Amino acid sequence: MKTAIITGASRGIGREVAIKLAREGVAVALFARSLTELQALDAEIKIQGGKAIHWALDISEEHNVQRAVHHVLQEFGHIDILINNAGIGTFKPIEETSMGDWDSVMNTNVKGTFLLTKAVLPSMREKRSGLIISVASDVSRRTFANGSLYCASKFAQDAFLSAIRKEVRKDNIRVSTIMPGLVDTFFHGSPVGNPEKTNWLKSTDIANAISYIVHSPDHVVIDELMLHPSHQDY
Ligand code: NJP
Repeated sequence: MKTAIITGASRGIGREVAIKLAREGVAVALFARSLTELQALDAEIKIQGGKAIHWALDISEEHNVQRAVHHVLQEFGHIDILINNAGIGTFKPIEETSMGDWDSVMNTNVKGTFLLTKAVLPSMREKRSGLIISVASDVSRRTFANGSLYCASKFAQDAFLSAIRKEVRKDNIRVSTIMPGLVDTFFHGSPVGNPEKTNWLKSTDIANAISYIVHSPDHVVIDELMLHPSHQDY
């Protein structure tokens, strides 16, 4: 049975990815900070016949990331797939952007990706296979006013992953980056289903893209996948 760690699984894209992969027969390890939401998703997946475990943690805390990955290895025996999905954003003029904003966005989007990737690599290297899929953003490649911090974090995340792709391919580990445009999730505190978001991508669109990568044959590396809703200007 294939196994996957999914960060940011408590809601939005990560939750949808977890449900889809579990239905497709992947054992899923659900990571996020909100324990109650993780417990509910874990139970939902099990009721549907899937295999799940969960671990509540802040992905920017190295010790907790190491403990969580160790727990997954103990429970599942191996890790085939890491999905770096957890992420946050703040959108303000630079004068209003605080050190606290800087630390929380950079620590989640960049440091979290670094810590999870570093933690899973030894076991993937040992078995000479693995798949690391990360949800970055279309703003890993473009910028916009009042998005300086979020754009900087997503450029950094993309650059980190692009270099890692070259570093680990000798061990048969594939690194894929998804770059979505606007997705109707809970991102930045907005409720799912707001009328203004009717034409945005849905979490299921990103889950389908991730499933496509997961089920691609071993000799195929999908370096990058950029998706936009057909009505988005960019
Ligand atoms: O957002 P949301 P999305 N440690 O808010 C978790 C990117 N993206 O699904 O910890 C651990 O519904 C949080 O869980 P919790 C975006 O940058 C989006 O849209 O319980 N987990 C929740 O499960 C991000 O990388 C759009 O609060 C942490 C999840 O992250 C990815 O899509 C456009 C955490 C966020 O769920 C998924 O975001 C785009 C931490 N420190 C890229 N901090 C878009 N929605 O339009 C947060 O280009 N989480």
